[in-house]
Formats: sequence, structure tokens, C-alpha cells
Amino acid sequence: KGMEFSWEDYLKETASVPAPHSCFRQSRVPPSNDFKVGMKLEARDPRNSTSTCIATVMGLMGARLRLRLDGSDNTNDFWRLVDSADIQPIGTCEKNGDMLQPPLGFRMNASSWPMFLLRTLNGAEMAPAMAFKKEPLRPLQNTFRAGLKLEAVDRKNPYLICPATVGEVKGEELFVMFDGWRGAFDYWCRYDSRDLFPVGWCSATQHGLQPPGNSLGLPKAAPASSSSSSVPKLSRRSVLPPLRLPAAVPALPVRKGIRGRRPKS
Ligand code: MLY
Repeated sequence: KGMEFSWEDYLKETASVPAPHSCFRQSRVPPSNDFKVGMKLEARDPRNSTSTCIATVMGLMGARLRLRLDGSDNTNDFWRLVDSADIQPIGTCEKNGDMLQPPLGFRMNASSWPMFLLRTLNGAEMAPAMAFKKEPLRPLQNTFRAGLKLEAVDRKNPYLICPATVGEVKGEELFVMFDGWRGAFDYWCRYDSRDLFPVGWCSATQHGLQPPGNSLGLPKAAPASSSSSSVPKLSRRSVLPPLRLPAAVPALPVRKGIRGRRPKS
């Protein structure tokens, strides 16, 4: 204890400000997670968004569920908030006159799907309707501003939620930059993405929050003329925890318009 990442200290050290709650498509009071591991539900197939499949809750973290589509392999698990419109109680699909579909990459012959469906649902524990919370409305417009801080899902490691900074805003989109990771994990997304959370969300929902990386976010290929001693290279140990950056070194120089992906660290 006392060695964990502290937003309060970090905001002071970086002289930065959190994006206000009104920027986010997240409920003001985070929803409770009333699911249990093993429960089944209906979920939109993330790889084929027109089909509704059966999913099993494989894990819980804060207000999120780790889901696996029944009949799929164990390498395509995905995460959804308990108030995501992508999930619903079993029976919803049929009630709407639709049919449950096998997941993309169903591991058996398509002809065995009807029997597989019967078997997977037989005796299964179904998530109760009360566990599904109403998805919050989207804010009317994109009110993010470059430089504001937030918590965001690392889309390359979606079980992680990490401190991030708005790098740029363009129409309905924003560029999410992960603090201390030199751009390798940054992405553009819509302002109403469910992967973005206000500062304090993880703490409020008991979800782990990754500390910032140790990179100062310097451009990868620095001009040969720039003195290597002008910016001290900090070891992870010297930076974390708690994070202490030299006051003169900006933690995150704003890199405009970086869209290209760099190799994963
Ligand atoms: N370096 C690890 C995990 C990186 C996580 C980065 N996030 C926190 C922005 C990897 O190689 O995937």
C-alpha cells in the first residue's frame, strides 16, 4: 500500500487536468456487477456484428465481463461493460423473432449447431435480467480537448485500463495516447466509445488501473544533432512508483497526427 499509482499526485506532477464526466458515454454512478462466472447470456459476435450468439462469463473485473462465445475457441475472449448494448438475457433474441447464430469460427460442422445450442443451454445458469444495466446515452457532441486525461482500454491488451491523454480531436473522433508508451498502443476512436472512462473510474469500480509506462514518449528517431544528455533517460524503477518526473521534462509532448502503428513493446 502507498506504492500504487495515484491520479492525484500524477495530475500534479504532469500539471494536467482530467476530462470532465460529461465528455464520456459512461454512467455517472458506475453500474454494479451482478454477474457470476459461468453465467450464460446473449452477446453480439464482435467479429460478425450482425449475429447474436450465446456467451459464457469467464471472468469479472470492475463493471466489465470477460466473455467467450459458446462453440468458439479460448483465444477470442472479449470484454464488455455490464451496461453494454452488446449483451442481453438469454431469450431476448427469440422474443424478437431472431435466431441465435454460431460464432464466427464455430469449431464444429455448421449442421451440428442446432444440437450444440440445445446442449449448451441445457441446465445452464442464465444471467438474470436485473444484471443487465441500461446503456447510458451518448453525449450530444465531442467535447474532448487535447491534453485532457482519462482512463482507456488498451485495445491490444483489452483486459487493461490505463492512464491516457487526449492527443488530438477531429470531428467525432479523438486520438487516445497511453501515458509513457511512446505511441505503440495509441488509437483513434469515436468520442462515445465505451472504452473511455473518466479519471477515477477504475478506483470507483474496483477495476485494476495500469500505471503509466516508463517511456517519456520521445520521438523514436531523434535528430542526430540533439544531445542525448539533454533529456535524462529514466529507468522504470526511478519513475515508478510513485511516478516522479523531472519538472522540466514534459511527460507527454503532444505528437500531432501520429496514426502509424509502431512495433509493440
Ligand atoms: N509490454 C507488454 C504490455 C504492454 C501494455 C501497454 N499498455 C499498458 C499501454 C506487451 O508487450 O504487450
